[in-house]
Order: sequence, then C-alpha cells, then structure tokens
Amino acid sequence: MRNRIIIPEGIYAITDSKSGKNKNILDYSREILEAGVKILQYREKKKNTKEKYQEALLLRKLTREFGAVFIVNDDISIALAVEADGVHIGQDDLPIEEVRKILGERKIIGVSTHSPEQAKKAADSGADYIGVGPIFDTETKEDVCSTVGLEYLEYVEKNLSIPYVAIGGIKTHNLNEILNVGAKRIAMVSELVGAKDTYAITKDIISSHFPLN
Ligand code: TZP
Ligand code: MG
Repeated sequence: MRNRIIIPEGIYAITDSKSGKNKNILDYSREILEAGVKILQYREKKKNTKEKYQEALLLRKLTREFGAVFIVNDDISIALAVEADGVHIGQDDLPIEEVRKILGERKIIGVSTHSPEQAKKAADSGADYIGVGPIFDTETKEDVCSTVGLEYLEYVEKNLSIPYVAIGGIKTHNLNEILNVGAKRIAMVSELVGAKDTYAITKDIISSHFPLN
C-alpha cells in the first residue's frame, strides 16, 4: 500500500545552518512550526553523520509535537533511524526505485528537478512530490544549478499532476509571482531561517497568503 501521508500545502520550510548563522536550529524550527508550517525538511550539508542523526532525532520529536511532516535531505539511513516521514533526494543520488525499495511504500520520496525531462522521470519512477527550481537566484544552495525561472514552473503546473514544491530565492516580495502560476507548496529557506524574527515573518506570510491552511 502506498503511503497516505499528504504533502501539506503552504510553506515548506527547510533548515539551513548558513542562513541560520548563530541561531539554534531547534529554536528557529520551533518558531516556524509554532507559526503554523506543516512540513519541515532537515538539510545539513556540513555536519558528520552522528551530528546529523542527533539533530534529526530532536527535529523528529519537535515535528511530532506539532503534527508536522518531517523530511530528511539526502541521508536515507538517518531518515530511517529517526523515523522521518520521508527523504528528499537530488539528481545525483540513488535512483528513486532503489530508494523506494529501502524505504518502503509508506515513506515520502521527494526529488529535486530542474527540467521537464527530470520531472517526468521522477513522476514515472514513483516520487511522491518534486522540487521545482531554483526559480530565482539563491545563495543558500552552494552547488546550485542555473535558475530555471517561471517557465519551468508553469510547465509543471500545466502538464504534470504530481505534487510539486517551488524552490529557490522565494521571498515575501516575489511570492505572488509563484502563487499566480498556481503553485500550492512553496519552499523557503533564508527568508525564514535568516530573518531577525522567524516566528513573525512566518506567521505573516501564512496569514497573508495561506490563511486557510
Ligand atoms: N534547492 C534548490 S534552491 C535551494 C535548494 C535547497 C535553496 C533555496 O533557498 P532560499 O534561501 O529559499 O533561496
Ligand atoms: Mg541531495
């Protein structure tokens, strides 16, 4: 039986120690969840497995407290060890079919895509959702590919039925450009994590753009 975990609409928050500067990951994650975000991805590129496991374990506990979906970036074994709801993988990770064999039918598999071909392949291979981006310039992702712009977002909205998350450089000031295309799920990293008041900005975006979520 395939998983029945729904990918929530609205803001899809992602942790990032670079944007978070000296902030504590648990503190800002709690602010994001308290403001009403229903899906959080743990993404940490620079720490070792033990540190990532320990942080992910705490974030799993925290997301459970708020009834939020918890996704781990890249690391399938950490996702399994902490009982995350799923993983988010990129184009250079294990094939989706292999990840599915490891995780089983009930876990969520999200896949970053940057072109119509990648999106169709991910959907055909059993991904539960795709990332669509980077839409705008971003400094958050270090090995980022060139921006795909709104054109690719429009393609996915019009042609594919798989849930998708728009990502990359999305801020309060350009959010409407994304929502106008029809996107229902919006990833935001630096805008939330890097804000002076993470709770206030998250709450503000939710009440002005996703009041019904
Ligand atoms: N994948 C594509 S862009 C990106 C990731 C993880 C980073 C998005 O971060 P920001 O700060 O919202 O631009
Ligand atoms: Mg990856």
